[in-house]
Amino acid sequence: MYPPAEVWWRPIDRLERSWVIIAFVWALVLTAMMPLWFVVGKQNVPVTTYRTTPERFRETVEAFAAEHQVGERAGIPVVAPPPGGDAYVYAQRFSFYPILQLEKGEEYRIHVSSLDVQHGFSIQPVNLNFQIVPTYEYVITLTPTESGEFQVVCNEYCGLGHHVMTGTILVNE
Ligand SMILES: [Cu+2]
Repeated sequence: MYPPAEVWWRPIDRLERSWVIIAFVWALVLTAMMPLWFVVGKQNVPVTTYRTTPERFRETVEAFAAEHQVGERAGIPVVAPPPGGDAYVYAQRFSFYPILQLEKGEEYRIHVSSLDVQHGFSIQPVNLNFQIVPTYEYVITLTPTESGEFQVVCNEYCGLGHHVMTGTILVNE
């Protein structure tokens, strides 16, 4: 048995030590950023959630749509919730119901749930992304800051028609 020829047990080179320290400090910074960003970053989605059932939620949405319907598009009601009030949307394979018509600058509580499987609720092109899970009524608190027509895309694979699953949110000036 011979010891290895290299002198690997000598103290590390100054340059190497500097980089090890830089990497370690940077790892600490990134680790600290995770909880810090949770508090100070304006990136967190709303957290209000209730338990529900598909039957109960469907009834709530249909009652809401019947009460506030202002039009229709391709058989889907266009519904204008009271400004600053509650709105209800359900997702099911492969559509969102109903179409919401909101007012710019008003804060809404948009309740979403699924009647079957897990879906995504991705508002485009502003790229706001939420999850829709059956038996949970999730409340998205949202204030539209631009007017126009926004597409809602399902971004959680939910079956064969997933790629055609879109909805609409209209925002009036
Ligand atoms: Cu889907």
